[in-house]
Amino acid sequence: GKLVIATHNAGKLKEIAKLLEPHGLDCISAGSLGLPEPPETGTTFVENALIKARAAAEASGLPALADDSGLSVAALDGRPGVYTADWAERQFFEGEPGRDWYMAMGKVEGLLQAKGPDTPRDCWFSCVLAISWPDGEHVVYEGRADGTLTWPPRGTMGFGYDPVFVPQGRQQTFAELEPEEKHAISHRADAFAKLKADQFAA
Ligand code: ITT
Repeated sequence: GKLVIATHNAGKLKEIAKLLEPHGLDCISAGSLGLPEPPETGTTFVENALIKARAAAEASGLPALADDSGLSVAALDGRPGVYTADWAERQFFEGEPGRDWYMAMGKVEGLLQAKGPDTPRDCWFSCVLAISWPDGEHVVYEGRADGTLTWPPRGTMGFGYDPVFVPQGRQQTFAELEPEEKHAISHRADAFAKLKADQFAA
């Protein structure tokens, strides 16, 4: 069947399409349908994922999948968390309103360094996937990947904060791992494993 992918983030869209590939769904991006981006007014990943999935399902009349995710740093009381994308918002980036990930990663690093050289660098990525159906039904699945923050950023693959995230048990950052390797251990893959077990089990 058809499924709207309710994200306007190209990096996420690519990963979601890849993770859904084996399931033969007809995935349609919110961008290609011209769906608006609803304001993410929630204070949790679950609330924001549901806001995005519901808005897309209502506007399209099709089932819609949304992903709300972010990076939480233990020593910063879980910040930036649900505000991970907001920390990269820039009024003018390369002449346009947009996002500057290097600036956002630097802000996190700066706050951590201000806490002193021995501050633990533990952090985790969260991913909440929500599916909403036009009749109002919905489901949510949560995933997580633990790791540590590194500086300076390394690697060119992935997106967002991948260059500063070293997953537990590895030396490379997410941005230095091949997509297949990231998909074996990521927060998004963890959430998708739960979604698949529930929605696509034979
Ligand atoms: P949509 O709301 O349109 O889906 P967004 O980028 O605004 O796109 P979020 O509000 O969920 O999405 O923000 C999550 C941010 O967390 C995202 O922009 C990335 O910077 C970061 N993030 C999430 N998953 C990530 C991953 O796998 N690797 C690196 N950064 C990630």
